[in-house]
Amino acid sequence: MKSESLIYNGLTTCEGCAMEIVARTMMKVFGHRSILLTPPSCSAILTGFGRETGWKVPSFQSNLENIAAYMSGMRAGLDIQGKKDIFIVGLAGDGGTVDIGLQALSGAVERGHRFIYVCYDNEAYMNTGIQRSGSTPRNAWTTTTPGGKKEDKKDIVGMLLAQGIPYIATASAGYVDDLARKLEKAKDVEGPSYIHVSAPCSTGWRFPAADTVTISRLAVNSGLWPLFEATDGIIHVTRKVSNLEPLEVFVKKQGRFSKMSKEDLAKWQEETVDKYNRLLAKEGLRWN
Ligand SMILES: Cc1ncc(C[n+]2csc(CCOP(=O)(O)OP(=O)(O)O)c2C)c(N)n1
Ligand code: SF4
Ligand SMILES: [Mg+2]
Repeated sequence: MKSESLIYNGLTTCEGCAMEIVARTMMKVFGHRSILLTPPSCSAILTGFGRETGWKVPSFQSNLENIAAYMSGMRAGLDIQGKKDIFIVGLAGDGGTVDIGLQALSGAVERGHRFIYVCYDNEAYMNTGIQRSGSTPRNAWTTTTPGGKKEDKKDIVGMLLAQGIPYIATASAGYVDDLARKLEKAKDVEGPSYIHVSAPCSTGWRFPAADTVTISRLAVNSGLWPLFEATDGIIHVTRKVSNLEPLEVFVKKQGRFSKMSKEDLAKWQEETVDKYNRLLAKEGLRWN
């Protein structure tokens, strides 16, 4: 990885922000020959306001519903100009990806444009005050689910795999080497790539800022956020955990699950292990 940072210091993200870790890792991989897009979200803090920006590369602020449409349009424009060596990279939140921007993302993937779409999943609409999104897990507190969310988290990775995306991976702000390797791989993909990154948010999940990396790793090592990739639909688990941590350790570190019942936790634990084992069984096989 190159050492120069293509993101300025002194940004106004919260202390310990995992999204910023993801952004800095991304830029080390993509370098100067990239155009960066963000939708309204915490990542827009990096794109900035008026004449100020946090990126040292050209950047663009889309609407919340259409970052992928802008990415595909820019790609088409660059290709017409013969500028094939410039990467189009998007950094979007979960709300802008699994809910509001889903139609644009699905359309751009179906058309097969070459771009790298990175979703940092902090599991709620954080920038506007911690409202629940389709990516918020069941039982999590948010300001719009004061008693805990009743519905399940959307499976955006499964949805895009079902669409036949050429390269897709999960990643974590707690394992930046694994994230960087996947971003590096995405550079060589001829069509769309999608990386779904776990990005714990101390503000919204209610934990001390110093715990960001610990909590990121607990999500991975409890089996809740398995690290895997799929090239042309073939699954490869990039971190196989032989002794999964109890989910309780991850849950107890966060205020957002403080009202979760023992029964709900036990159910979640069982589902997590079952889902993890089903993923391991798919190693080397097609997703569907
Ligand atoms: C169509 C539309 N609806 C609502 C908003 C207001 N809005 C701006 S940022 C944001 C939160 C986005 O959440 P997410 O994509 O998860 O990113 P995060 O804030 O968590 O980083 C919302 C709802 C908007 N800009 N456009
Ligand atoms: S609210 Fe969360 S995602 Fe947004 S800047 Fe703060 S820590 Fe980062
Ligand atoms: Mg979010």
